[in-house]
Amino acid sequence: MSELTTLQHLIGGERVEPASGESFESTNPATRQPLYRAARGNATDIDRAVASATAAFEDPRWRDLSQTRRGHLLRRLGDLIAEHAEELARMETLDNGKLLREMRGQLATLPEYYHYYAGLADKIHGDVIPTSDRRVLNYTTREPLGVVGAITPWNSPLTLTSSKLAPALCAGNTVVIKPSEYTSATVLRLAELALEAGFPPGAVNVVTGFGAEAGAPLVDHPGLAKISFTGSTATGSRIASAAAGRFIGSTLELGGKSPNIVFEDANIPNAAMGVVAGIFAAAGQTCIAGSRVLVHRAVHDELLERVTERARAIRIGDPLEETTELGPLAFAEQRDKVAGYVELGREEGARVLTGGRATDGGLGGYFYEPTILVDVDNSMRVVREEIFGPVLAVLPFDTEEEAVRIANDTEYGLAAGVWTTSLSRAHRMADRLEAGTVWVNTYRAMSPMSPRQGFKTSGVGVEHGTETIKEYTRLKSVWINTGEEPV
Ligand code: TXE
Repeated sequence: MSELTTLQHLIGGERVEPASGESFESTNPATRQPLYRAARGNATDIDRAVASATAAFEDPRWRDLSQTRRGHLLRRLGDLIAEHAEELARMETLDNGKLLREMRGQLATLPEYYHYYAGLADKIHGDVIPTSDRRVLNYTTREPLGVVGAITPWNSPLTLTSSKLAPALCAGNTVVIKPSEYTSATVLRLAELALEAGFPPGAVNVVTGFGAEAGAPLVDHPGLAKISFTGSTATGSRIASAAAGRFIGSTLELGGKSPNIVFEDANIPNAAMGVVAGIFAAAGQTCIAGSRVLVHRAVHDELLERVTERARAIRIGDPLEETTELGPLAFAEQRDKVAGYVELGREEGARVLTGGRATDGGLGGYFYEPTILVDVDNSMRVVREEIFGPVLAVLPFDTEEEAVRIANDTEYGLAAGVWTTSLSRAHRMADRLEAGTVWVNTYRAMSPMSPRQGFKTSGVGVEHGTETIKEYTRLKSVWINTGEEPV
């Protein structure tokens, strides 16, 4: 067997060996074949990376770069990502098992993240405030924060890292990224492309490794000005507490248990497609997964029949194949977690209408069948907790009032879907749902232009759009006495 490549950290524009001298293996979840080894980062590596990001932040080559030129670099990075789209898509498919088809779709829009913030870079500015004293000029500026720490998950490493990296750089910060230990490769490649685009060494650093060993020291590092995190609500809560204790800001994008609500007046074929895509895309491993379908009793059987038929027909297999519709879960523990939840559902009294079994997909991988749970109610753990797998819970309702109540009866508030042909109902539901994103007659639509925020335990702060720039800048108010007299 040939030696596996070991990926080193990327610090200060250089490949840097880990202080521990150790590495860990990353495997292809579709086949369980080892893919590469990655440097096992620790506090010493984080120290180095933060020092390098601090030096880059203070370096006039970055600090004094005009905002327009910052935009040029972001544009160039977006272009490079487009040029390397196929390479990046394949790399991420091998690493986390997402369908190559889905990855190609993500890569088609990923350059937009950088192009959008390229255009925004020279539009970050303060205001002149007309205070009551005309002798005094009062204006505000929006300054970069300094070194931003970005801790990212494995389910969509490139996209979720870009949601942080593009605005952080746009606002003039430098960044230290700690990618998930399950998916180090594409984030390292992204940082290499940033160097190639012309970002100065140290502007984008990557330290690979585990949460406790590399993530926690990053969060706790005194040189850090901000932490931006996407991952589980439990880890997010820990990170938010640590950041708050040091008075630095945190932007958190966390879990979900999103309702996808189908009314009796909906276009049922479209709704069925939306429900299927809502839960089974990326094998359910998305924070916005529509994992609870709430369906009006009058169309319950018809919708369920369509969704079940589709779920049973989904082709499980090699995510690199064009025809495959469901890839593996990203690693063994995630597959076991999903299997454990379905068992728990059975114990709680749920009926497994279809699916409910782990399979190796004929490839030796960590697959799990598309699964539909019925005879459930909103108090069961399978309906309340984030499973992060291809498991849909179906809950009937009788009235709009009841749908709102069930939909909002969750600790989460990330997203919600509504299927209806009534314009007034669409508006009423958008108004009443406690979720940061509401989709009507669609599910999953997303753009770097559109701000998104998790309500309740789904997050803190805004990602995307112009809004997120506030998360990566601080506001300064300057008062100048323009007269000769003291005021
Ligand atoms: O998440 P973690 P995991 C959910 C999903 C999944 C579960 C566990 O339900 O089954 O979380 O996945 C780093 N200090 N989501 O264990 O722990 C870690 O190394 C600093 C939903 O992967 O949240 C990784 O880089 N960092 C989600 C990142 O945090 C720490 C996406 C995320 O890992 C740390 C992923 C610590 N103490 C999982 N502990 C979504 N909402 O999209 C871990 N990390």
